[in-house]
Amino acid sequence: MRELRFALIGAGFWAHYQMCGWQSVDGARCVAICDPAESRAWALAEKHGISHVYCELRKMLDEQSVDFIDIVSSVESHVPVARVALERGIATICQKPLAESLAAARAISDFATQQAVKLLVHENWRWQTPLRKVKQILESGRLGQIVRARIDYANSFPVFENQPALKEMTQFILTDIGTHILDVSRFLFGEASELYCQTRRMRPDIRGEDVATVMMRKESGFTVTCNMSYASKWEYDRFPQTMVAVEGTAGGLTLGNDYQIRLVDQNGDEEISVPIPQYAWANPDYALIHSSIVDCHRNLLADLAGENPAETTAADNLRTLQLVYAAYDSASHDSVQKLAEFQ
Ligand code: 89V
Repeated sequence: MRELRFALIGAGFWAHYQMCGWQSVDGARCVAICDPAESRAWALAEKHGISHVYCELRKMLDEQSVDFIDIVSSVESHVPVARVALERGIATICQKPLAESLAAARAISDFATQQAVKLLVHENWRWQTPLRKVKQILESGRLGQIVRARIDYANSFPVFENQPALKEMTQFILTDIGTHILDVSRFLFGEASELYCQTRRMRPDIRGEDVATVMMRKESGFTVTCNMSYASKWEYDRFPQTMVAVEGTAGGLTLGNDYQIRLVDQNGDEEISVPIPQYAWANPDYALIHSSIVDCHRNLLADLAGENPAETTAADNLRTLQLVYAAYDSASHDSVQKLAEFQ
């Protein structure tokens, strides 16, 4: 595979790990970093041996020839940056959430289609090895018909210490973690036809909601509930783990603490311990997520190299964002949202 050249847009907290992730896969080489804060861009460049730093995106794209850009900057910059790259025919990878609203996400996805240029979303959560294993078990049919399922991401991790910008978001947990968790609900259980959501703000010093409960009727008829919280001290307070429980007519499973899957079916009980790929560069608090970055990179890169279609194209990710924004609508009107009209 030819090595693809890319530029990283953004040099904040996440950018360092995103770059380490790229260095852990074959086939991509960063040639430049762009961030309006020149000193932090240089700090990142020096750490990773990158010799070109820019504060201005257009200047960078005039001077550097790249096969794609990887946007790791703050949410409000995603659409404007992607538009500049797509106008020039440059494939674009963007962090979640793709845009600040569903309409803006749809518009940039349509624009990429019009330009016939790839726009992919770096939705890494579904690449966590325990979640891939759960998917494999569901697909094996061992559980029979699904009766109902639950996904929990509820902990008391001080997430704002590393990512203070999250405190300022007027829409917080559903856009930041809900994008991941609702994407996982689609990955594991398919699309939803109806959704109901309630939200709460527990911390007084943040602007958005830090608790959300989303209940969905899946197209195949069963109910999936997603519980999200950054205010919960309980048995499953294990950032950044996602817990899953599935009840089936022939068996059930739980993905619990420390990546243990417990499977109960006609053959008895089985404990499956799912290994997490370890990377020396990973931040210990985020090791699970950082390992998922690498597999997500591989999947997106294979698409850009013309090998396999990516799982999380912009068009696919619109369906996740439909759930996120339907959840806000549901919470603000205290009403069930029919999702057919969004699709
Ligand atoms: O991946 C993310 O969405 C981050 C996290 C809170 C996990 O660091 O914002």
